[in-house]
Amino acid sequence: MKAGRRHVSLLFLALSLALASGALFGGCSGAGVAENTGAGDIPVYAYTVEASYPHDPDNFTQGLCLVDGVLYEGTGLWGSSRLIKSGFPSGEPLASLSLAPEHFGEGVTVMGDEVFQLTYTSHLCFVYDRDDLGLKRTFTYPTEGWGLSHDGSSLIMSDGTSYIHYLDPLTGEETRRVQVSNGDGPVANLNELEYVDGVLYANIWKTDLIAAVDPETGKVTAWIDLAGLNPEPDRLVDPYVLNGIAWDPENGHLLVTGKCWPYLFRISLHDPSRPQETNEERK
Ligand SMILES: [Ca+2]
Repeated sequence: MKAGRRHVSLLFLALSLALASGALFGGCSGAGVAENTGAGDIPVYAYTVEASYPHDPDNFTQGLCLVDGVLYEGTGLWGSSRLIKSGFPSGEPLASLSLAPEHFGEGVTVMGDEVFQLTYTSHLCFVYDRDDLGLKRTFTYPTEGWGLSHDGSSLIMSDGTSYIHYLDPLTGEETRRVQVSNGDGPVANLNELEYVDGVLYANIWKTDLIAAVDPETGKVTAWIDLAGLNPEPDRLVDPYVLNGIAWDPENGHLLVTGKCWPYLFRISLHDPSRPQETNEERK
């Protein structure tokens, strides 16, 4: 079944607003994730795979974003880190580059005409021309670099701790930082990020969880439990964990994958206590 675009967009809008406010679907935390998600009154969303697409299993995914039908993926590991630009969903290669072997690539985002790519421990952000990925400039930052997104005015960066850093996209200077927390305290290991309409989604490293965060307060307003999504759980074990979040505005779905996973998945979110309502939305 293919969802009606308007229906799905409206559903996503409603979910986004609910995630931003934390006001919807209280008290539906799923069993089995409570030890990771903290307080039991934070809703836990389930997912449905709407489509799957091939993903290069050589790509140790560290950053992912989709802009105007083009997928930008940053990959990691010393000696094999890359930035890859391809058509989506065609997969048509458009441009790519390899980082020098001393740099471990991390989060990627596209802001205006520029592509930003973090490095893990080099304290260096590469800024490329969006069209041909030619290097335009660099800037430095003091922390490790993990995930990267933006809200239209600031870069938003994670560093593996519980902090989100807001950076000036021209200078890299930190303008604000927010600590992400749930009801039990700080949430560490924030990794790949995606900012969508006032909600910051963050992979939690080495878990099946994505946190939906209010970027103003740092509060986790919902969890997305992606348990069961790993296509080869016996083979794709640590470090080949879930990582990579993009947003597909065509249908209001998230695109998610993992490090060296053979698939990229397009998923919709729903409240598991109301499956029939969600199915009706998809007709
Ligand atoms: Ca992303």
